[in-house]
Amino acid sequence: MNRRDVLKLGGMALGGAGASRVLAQAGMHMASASDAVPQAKADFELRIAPVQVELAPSRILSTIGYNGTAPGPLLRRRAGKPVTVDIVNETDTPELVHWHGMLIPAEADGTEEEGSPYVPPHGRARVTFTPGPAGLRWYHSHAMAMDDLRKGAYSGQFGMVYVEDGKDRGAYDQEHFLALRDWEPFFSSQMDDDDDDTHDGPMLEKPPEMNNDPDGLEVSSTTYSINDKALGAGEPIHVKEGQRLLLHLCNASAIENRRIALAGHSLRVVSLDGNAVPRPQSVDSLFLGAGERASVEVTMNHPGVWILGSTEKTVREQGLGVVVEYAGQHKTPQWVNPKKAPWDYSVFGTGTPTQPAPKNVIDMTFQKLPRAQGKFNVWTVNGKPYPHENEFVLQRGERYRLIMRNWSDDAHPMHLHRHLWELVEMSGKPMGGLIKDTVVVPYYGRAVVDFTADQPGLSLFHCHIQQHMDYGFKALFRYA
Ligand SMILES: [Cu+2]
Repeated sequence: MNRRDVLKLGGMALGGAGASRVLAQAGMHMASASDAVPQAKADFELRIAPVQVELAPSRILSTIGYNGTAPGPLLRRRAGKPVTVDIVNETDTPELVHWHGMLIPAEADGTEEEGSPYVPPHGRARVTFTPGPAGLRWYHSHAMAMDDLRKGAYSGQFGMVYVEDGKDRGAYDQEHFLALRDWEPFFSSQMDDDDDDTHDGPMLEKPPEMNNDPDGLEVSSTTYSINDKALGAGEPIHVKEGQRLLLHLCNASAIENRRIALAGHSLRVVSLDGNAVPRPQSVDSLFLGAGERASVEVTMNHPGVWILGSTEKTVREQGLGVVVEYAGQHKTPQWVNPKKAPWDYSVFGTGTPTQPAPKNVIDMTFQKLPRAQGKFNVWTVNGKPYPHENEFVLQRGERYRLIMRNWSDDAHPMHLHRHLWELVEMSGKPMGGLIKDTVVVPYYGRAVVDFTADQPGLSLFHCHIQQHMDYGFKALFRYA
């Protein structure tokens, strides 16, 4: 087999064991001849292909997933140990796999704006990167969807990665990875903001002039799950009194922020976005913006049969939950509304930033232009939608303060690729010690983060709500 044959094979619709065998042979053959094609077998193959998801016996939907499932497999990788992933795209759409929260080069980051290559339809691509830092990360499609709600993060292309550092995480009896999801999205003008209950803060960024034009269509859903099962349809989490659980929660929604609680129990937050918090605290409920993660400890000290799920009744009853069942208990699963309290990141941090205030300041204002693109809203950063050519240029090694002013009536989960930031202020309240990659900027509120420019290459900054990102709500950071 010559090199041209291998390249042709790589671009063809190949599926199943036969394809792997052919390419493995090719790889072995080519290892001595060229480094332009895959040589050795990859550590891992991620196959993008249609899947069916059985949310419940009577509710089976079709989407695109990873390795035959949605969510895709939980990947456990060692921090600092390079990994090679072959991404095989068996769909008709160019795809990108983004490694959210990882500090990796732009070429491997799976983001078109950063110049990462697409995985062509019915083709494959190999990426090599060094996973890190340790903690809960995740991976998902970063393809644009625009008005096609089958694409990108609306599909089942998401999964979690746990990056291990070899340290003992504590004496837990059980560990569970729980992705919060919505399915079968549709356009709607009826958006309820019940889950965006970050409203209670001071609205420091309420714009002087309000645009009262009617809003464009946003994306909504009435079908939900945790992982691939609707509430009540999957196996309960079986526990015994006295056990300690470690739950890793990821809001893998493309459309909504969520509040989550476990009836009868408090959740002790030990890390946010995979990074240990300075002051673990117990809360009655957890607020997770799209893209955010939290790891929580739960002590099983209240025997019964309980629901872990969305605090919104309709969302929970339409599937976003899982039953937690103590041994020997057989009653109907119980839900108890948690106390309503505004979400406050600061309780998990220290009162002050770990480093002095950077002198470099990037000041951003976010605004919505109602129905500026057909039926849809357009989102702007400093008065204009993407692209921003040369506004955000970083000097390597410098530290920056990024001020995010939200002049809109939605809470936005903002994410910066390939960097971690320290949350230093939320709507006037100072805080420190919280290292994150995504933060929810409350409506008419403000979030301030500090970060070090230590990842040369292009880095995308965007709202993690897919429609907002697709319709302008993003910016590219570049290095001088
Ligand atoms: Cu947004």
